[in-house]
Amino acid sequence: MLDRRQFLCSTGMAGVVLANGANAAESADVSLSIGRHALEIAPNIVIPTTAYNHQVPGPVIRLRKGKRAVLDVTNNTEISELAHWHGLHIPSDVDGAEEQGTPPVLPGRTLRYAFEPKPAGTQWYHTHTMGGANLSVGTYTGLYGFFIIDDGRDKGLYDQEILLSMHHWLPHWESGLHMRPDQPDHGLEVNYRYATMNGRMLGHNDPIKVREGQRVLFRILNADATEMSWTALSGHKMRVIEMDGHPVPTQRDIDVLMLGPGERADVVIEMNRPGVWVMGSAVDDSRKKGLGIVVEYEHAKGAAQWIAPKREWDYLWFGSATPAAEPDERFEFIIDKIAGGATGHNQWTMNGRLWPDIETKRLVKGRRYRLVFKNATDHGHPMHLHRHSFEVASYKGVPSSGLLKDVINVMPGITVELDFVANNPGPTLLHCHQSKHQEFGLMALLLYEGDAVPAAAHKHHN
Ligand SMILES: [Cu+2]
Repeated sequence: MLDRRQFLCSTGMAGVVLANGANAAESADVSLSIGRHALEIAPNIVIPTTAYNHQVPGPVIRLRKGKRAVLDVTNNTEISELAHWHGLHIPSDVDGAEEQGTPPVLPGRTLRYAFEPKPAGTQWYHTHTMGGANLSVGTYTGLYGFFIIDDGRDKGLYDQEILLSMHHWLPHWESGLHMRPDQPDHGLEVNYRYATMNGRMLGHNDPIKVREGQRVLFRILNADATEMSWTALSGHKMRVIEMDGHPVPTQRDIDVLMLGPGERADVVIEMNRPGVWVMGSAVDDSRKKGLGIVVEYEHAKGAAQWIAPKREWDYLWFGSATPAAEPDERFEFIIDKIAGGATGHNQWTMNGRLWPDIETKRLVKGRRYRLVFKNATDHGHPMHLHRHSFEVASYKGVPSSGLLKDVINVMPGITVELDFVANNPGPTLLHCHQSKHQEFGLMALLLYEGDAVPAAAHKHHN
């Protein structure tokens, strides 16, 4: 449905819908077209999926911070689509979620977006289409890509920049996964056949070529629908310098990087151990499914070696120990599960309620809010706030400040506090980025004072 701010253009651009603020006379800085795609992840392994511009990941978008950009998204599929600009602080009607009031990209149509990209850093874009139990649409597909916003800041000295994105393929529902003897009524879980880095399986992607002494910047994105990722470069430390596009208060050298679906990190690796190495998932099952890439030093020969890292991770490493500023108001959310039983889908609740039957919180512009998540389940929940960044105020009860993110994995059984300043009026989604949790209940809507409730805010997804 189009409202007065969007209209079908009649000046020679047939089928173009203009989102708020867009103009038909301009030329687009970015053009994406959504279409069916046969993705070859290894010789003779072809995944039928959906992609932007027939490539997975989609084209890298690089735009200047704050400089107005025009983006055209054309939908060549039969289903309605949504392109979401993840991590950007932009208006609700261009952010790319229908529940916030962005129009969908209808089949056969082009939607023109215009906005000023910010904040700077490693952001990304992906479909926000939700298919419930249908695993052939939404984030299970190849509809994702990097969106890098440049403000000219010096990342420090590095000799090469490498983008790495992760994804699993051929999803299917299975019962009996993650089954625990004390939980006989577990529900269906998603499992996958294959996994890729940059759209190819380990051993079938082009090796990353490096030289001894180089400092390489890796921008790493977990673009998966449901899987946590644990990434390591065998025999090397990685220094985390940014997370979700924000410089971290405390840089740290780590052995393995944990990213939940939707999270990004910029890490710098000093190439100081010549050889041919696997950079891949520290989860053996995922690496065997293909989640890795070979890093090859100049003149090094032989098969790629894998050295398992010690799996350790703590978000608190990257924050500051000074407590965060006191909030004006706190919203508490208890995350719980309604077990689906052996043949049904689990449902995921916030304060006992399932999307769209949610309790909508109201925000006042300029106030500082603390979102308190208590995870009463034995599953991790990568919670994502649209259109804003939050500051991690505590993790597992330990105070922190300065670590800015837009997704954080709320691990099983813990409490996490996230602060944000309400500085971007408009309907704002808050949801789990684990697709099967989001699709089955774990989503809420925050509204600023005066915001009308978007029509799609009542939409069921399963
Ligand atoms: Cu979740």
